[in-house]
This record gives sequence, structure tokens and C-alpha cells, in this order.
Amino acid sequence: MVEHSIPFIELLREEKGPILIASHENPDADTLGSALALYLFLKKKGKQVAVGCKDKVPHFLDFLPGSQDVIRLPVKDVFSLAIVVDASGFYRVNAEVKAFKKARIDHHIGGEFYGEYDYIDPDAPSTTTLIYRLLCAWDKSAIDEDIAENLYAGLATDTGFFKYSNTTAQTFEIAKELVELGAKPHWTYVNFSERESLNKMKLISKVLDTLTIHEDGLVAGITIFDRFFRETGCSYADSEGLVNYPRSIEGVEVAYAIIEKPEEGLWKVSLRSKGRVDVAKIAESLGGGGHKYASGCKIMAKNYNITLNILLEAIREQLRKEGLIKHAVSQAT
Ligand SMILES: [Mn+2]
Repeated sequence: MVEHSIPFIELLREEKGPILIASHENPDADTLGSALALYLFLKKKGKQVAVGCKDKVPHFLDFLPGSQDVIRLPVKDVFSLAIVVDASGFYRVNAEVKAFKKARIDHHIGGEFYGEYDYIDPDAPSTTTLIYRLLCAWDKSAIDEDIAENLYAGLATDTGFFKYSNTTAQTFEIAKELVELGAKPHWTYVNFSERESLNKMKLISKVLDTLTIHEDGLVAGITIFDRFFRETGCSYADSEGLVNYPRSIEGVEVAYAIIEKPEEGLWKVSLRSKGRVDVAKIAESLGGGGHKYASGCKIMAKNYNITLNILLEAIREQLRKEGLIKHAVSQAT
């Protein structure tokens, strides 16, 4: 781990020009919570700052304090400094960002580096943890309820509400401090877990119909075809988290979700591991990336069957390397 928070503060403190904090596309609570917390803090410090995302803030994140200030990217403006948060590079913004200086705050392994000010720690449970360290080192007393709430939302969701294996004593330590600063755990939980739409339930029902088991139950996955969104009135953002259904099955070590993206001419894949398999390796072998337990990639293939075969072969390869399966040939069930 590289402790870069101090030089990063200097970069922000000395910045006189306009700053943009950018989240990655299809935002989750960690990227948006990180962006909003930093944005609200810098605004308090009198900085000229904007927070941006390619997508409209999805329904499940619209309760985050400050979310009404998020601007849609791209914009014409040229920023003095742009910071991408919770992403392995500006390419994950998926919209052009014009800035004289670019920096990155993130907890993903690898990715693009923009210079000495990059603040990357793959051991951090969430990017909001890094933002919290940064803000504490600058001025802890300026962290108000709204900032604490954004930081807590990213920490809570990236740890599966303190269930995933990235949850440590230190995670609770930070969570405790954020609660002391005004974050409300029950309110956060209710906003994330008890505000589903009926359309989303219809989508889940269709998606569960696609559930398939492979490799004698070690692998399970779902597919979200584009027509499912039209048929249920859901949007892409509603696919967030559905990969947890196959993951929840007993005996499954690797779970996947394949999402059809016809407008990009590809299939987006999310991978989850229960701990024995490093799914970052699977994603990397297909040009993607992520963490050991959660990763993703994009597969460009003519049709669904080819996509599924490419993915399953990459998964099998990793299962073989980790000694969970032996033979090269295996049949889907
Ligand atoms: Mn994250």
C-alpha cells in the first residue's frame, strides 16, 4: 500500500482552478458516495468544484446527499484538475473529460496511473475509505452529516453491509467514526434495501428464469437480455447486484451475470467469488479487471452462445489453475 493522502491534500489545497470529480459510468454507491463526499467537502473549503457522471443518478442512489448537484458528462468545460474515483482509469467514466491535470483515487488493483498524486490502495474496503482518510488528514471537523453519509454508503455497500471478506476490524472502526460524524446506518440500509420498484421485481423474476449451473455446481450464472429491460420497464441500473442471486447458491464458488449491451455491440460480464477463486484473474484474461472477489469485463462476440462459451472457458481455466476442477472438457448442466 502507498500512503499518498498527504501529497494529495496539497494538490487539492493549492488548486485555484475549476475541479471536476468524476464517477465511473453506471455508478454504484462507492463511486458516487466518494465523488459526492469529496465534492461537498471541497465546496465547503471554497473550491470551484463540480461532480459529474455520464449517467443520470439512478433511483437507488438518488437519496445520497448532494446527488441533485451531479452534472451529466461530457461537458464543454476544461477543468484545471479532474479526479476519477473508484475506477481503474478515466476510460471508466466513458465520457470525455478535459482537464490540465488528471488524478485517480481508487481501491482497484492495477489500472491507469496519472502521476504522483494518484491515491490508490487495493487493500481499502471501499474508495470512500480513502476519501475519508484524505478528508481527516485535511480537516476532520469539516466532515458534516451529509459527507459522512456518502462515505458510509460506499463503505456499507462495498462490504455487502459488513458481510464480505473485505470486512475487517478496521472497517468497523471507520464505520463507527462515520456514524459518530452523522451517518445513519438504519436509514442507509432502508434506502438501499427497501425502495425496490415493482418493475425491478418483474426483472428479477425474468432474470432468475435464466439461472444456469455449470461445473457440478461450482459455477452459476444469470443472463440479462436487453429485451428484459423493455419488457419490465427497467433500466440498466436495475441490473446492479443481481449477480448476488447465483452467488447465494450453496456450493457455488464463481457466480456470473452476463448483460447484453446491444448499443455497444458487446456483452458485459460481472463476476463474483465466494473466496476460493480469484475472479480478478478471470476478468483480466478477458481484458477486464477488478478485485479477487468482484470483477468485470466486456466480451465482444457475435451472439450469446459464443459469449457464454468464452466466459465459461475462462472460468474453467481459473478453476483448473486453482485445483478445483481437473479435466479440460466439461458439460454444462
Ligand atoms: Mn468500490
